[in-house]
Amino acid sequence: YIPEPKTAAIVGCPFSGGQPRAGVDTGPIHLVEAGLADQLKGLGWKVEFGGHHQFEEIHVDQDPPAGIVKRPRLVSQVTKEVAQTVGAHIKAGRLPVTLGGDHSLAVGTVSGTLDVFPDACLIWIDAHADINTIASTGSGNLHGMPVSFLLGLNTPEEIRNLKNPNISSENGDDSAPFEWVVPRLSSDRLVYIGLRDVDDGEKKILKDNNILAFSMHHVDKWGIAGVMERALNHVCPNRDRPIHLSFDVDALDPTVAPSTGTPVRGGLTFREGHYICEEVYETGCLVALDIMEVNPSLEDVISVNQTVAVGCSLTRCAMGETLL
Ligand code: EXY
Ligand code: MN
Ligand code: MN
Ligand code: MN
Repeated sequence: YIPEPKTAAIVGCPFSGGQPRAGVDTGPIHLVEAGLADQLKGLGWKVEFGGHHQFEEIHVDQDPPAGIVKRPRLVSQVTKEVAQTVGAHIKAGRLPVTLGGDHSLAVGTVSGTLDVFPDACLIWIDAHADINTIASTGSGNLHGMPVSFLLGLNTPEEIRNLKNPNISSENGDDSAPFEWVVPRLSSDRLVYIGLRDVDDGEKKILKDNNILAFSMHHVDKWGIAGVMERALNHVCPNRDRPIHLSFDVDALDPTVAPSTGTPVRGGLTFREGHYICEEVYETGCLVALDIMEVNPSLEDVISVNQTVAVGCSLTRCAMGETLL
């Protein structure tokens, strides 16, 4: 699946609407300024980068919460655009590297991938499961919910109710937020690694849907090599299915990636994180990559530089950098 000649597209998504903390929207800007494009060129990739995505703002007044779900219109519109962009890159033979931005963006990136490769599998690296539904979310933050939309865990009625009856869009579009999402992901093509902060409602969803998830406990028990082998055997048993890798940097331990909005102690080491990326590259099946939740406005300069550098090195490892 690796395009020949090796061609990548950097999709910079300066977006923070899926969660409350400012600054995560500057993540992609820092990653690009750190020289990510040149680093990938150094690995033999042709790299297309046409500037960061410019998202049309929807004023907060025009986007009130639906129940407790915050910014439903904005997140829906932005992720819809991202889905089109990511899908178009894959169709054109490019490997999209989407830089976030908060993880709600993955509604878009994964939808874009599944549009082109409906049989693709999803490897989700995160401290969190990001699988809250409209019914289960306690925070209303959409970055904690993307997987529920991708799997179709919300009813059509729940989605319909995300639309505020008092607000009509300028272009006469009557659709509700996220009604555009085609839930093509099946629960047996999804695997999690790195989990350690999962809501009770999410644990039930994971169980009910029989979703394979490796928490940090499993990483301790089997080592990262054992976990990766089990993960790949589950979602990509013959190493021939397209893989979408969605990497939330908060999966890493906060000592490794401090500048992120929802850090949780006890995470992946530097090497464990990079090993995951290396193993995915070695399958030859990677078709899309997300690097999410880098927030350069959190912590001191040294921490920010460290987090940005780690975002770049994870990307390089997923795209073929080898140690020897
Ligand atoms: N489960 C919590 C919630 O739904 O609000 C926390 C989610 C944090 C999500 C970060 C991006 O991974
Ligand atoms: Mn996440
Ligand atoms: Mn997370
Ligand atoms: Mn290997």
